Amino acid sequence: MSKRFITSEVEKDGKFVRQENRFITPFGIEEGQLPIESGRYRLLWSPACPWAHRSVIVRSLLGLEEAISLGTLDPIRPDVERTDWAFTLDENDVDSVLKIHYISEAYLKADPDYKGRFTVPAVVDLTTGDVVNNDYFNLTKYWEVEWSKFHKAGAPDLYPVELRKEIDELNNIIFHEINNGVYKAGFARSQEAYEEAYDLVFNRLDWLEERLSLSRYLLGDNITESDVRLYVTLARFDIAYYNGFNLNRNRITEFPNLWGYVRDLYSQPGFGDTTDFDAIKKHYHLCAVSNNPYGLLPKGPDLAGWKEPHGRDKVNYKERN
Ligand SMILES: N[C@@H](CCC(=O)N[C@@H](CS)C(=O)NCC(=O)O)C(=O)O
Repeated sequence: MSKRFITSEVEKDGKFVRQENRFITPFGIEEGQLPIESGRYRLLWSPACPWAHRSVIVRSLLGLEEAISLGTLDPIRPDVERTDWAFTLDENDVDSVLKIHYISEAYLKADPDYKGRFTVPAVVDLTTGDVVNNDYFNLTKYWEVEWSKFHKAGAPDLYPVELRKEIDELNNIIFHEINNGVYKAGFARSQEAYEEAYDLVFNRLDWLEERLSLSRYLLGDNITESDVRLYVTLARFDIAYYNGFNLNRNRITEFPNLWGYVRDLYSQPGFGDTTDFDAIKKHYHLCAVSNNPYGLLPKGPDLAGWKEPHGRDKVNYKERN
C-alpha cells in the first residue's frame, strides 16, 4: 500500500475518508481571524494538486497575484522518510521567500506536534513563517469574499450573493462525488469500496453532461466558483484518474458537453495558464498511485485536442430549470 495516507484515513471496509484540516482559522476582519493584508501571506501549491490548483485559479481570475505571493512545490515528492513536498524547483532547493526546503518546516513551525499529512494548499503568514490556513475547501471563498478590496478592476463575481445557496449545494455534490469521488476510487482498499466510488463518479459525470447541455457554465452564462471546482478534476481525469485510479468507463473526451466545457475554461486566462499536464502526469503516476512498481510514466494521452475550438460560445442553450 502506498504510504501516502495514514491508516486512520482508510476505514475497515476499505473506504478512503479524508483527514480533517488542522489550520482552519478564517480570513476576516473579526477578532481572532486572519487579517486581510496585501503582501502578508504566501500560498504554497503544487500544480499537480487539484485542491491547490483551484485556489491558484481563483487568485488569478480575481487578480490577487500582487496581494498573495505564490510558492511552488515540486510535483515529484522528495525521497525522505516522511511524506512531504519539496522546493526542488527553486534555486538551491529553497523557497526564495520562506527560505525553507520542505513544506513540513512551515507546518511544524506552526505546530511542532502536528501529526497530519503535510498538504498543499497551505497559506503561510510571512510575519511568522507559520502555516496559518490549509482549509482547501474554503480558501477560494476567502479570496472571493474577504479579499474583495484587492480584486482587480472588472474581476468576475465568482460567488454572487443571489447564487450562493445553489453554488454551495453544487459544491458539496462536486466535492463528494467528483473532486473527492475520484480519490475514493483511487485509494479504495476493497473491491466494493472501489466499485461504489466508480459508480458515484460516473453517475455524477452523466448528470453533469446533461446539465451542461442546458447552459455554457454550471450556473448559466458566467463562470462561478463551482466551475473552478469541477474544472480541476476534469483537467486531471484522462491523464491521471482514468488509468491511475481505474476510472475507466469513459474518458472526458467521450462526453461531448463536458469535453467542450473543459476546453472552454482551459482556453481562458487563469485556467489553461495554470494547468501543468506534465506535473499532473508525473505526480499521479509516479507518486500517488500504488500500482506502478517500476515507475513507468504513461506516454499518452495525446493532449493536442485541448487547443481545438470548443464552440461553447456559439451554442444557444435552453433555459436551465
Ligand atoms: N488538506 C486536504 C486536501 C489537500 C490534499 O490532500 N492535498 C494533497 C495533494 S493533492 C497533499 O498535499 N497530500 C499530501 C500527502 O498526502 O501527504 C487533506 O488534508 O486531505
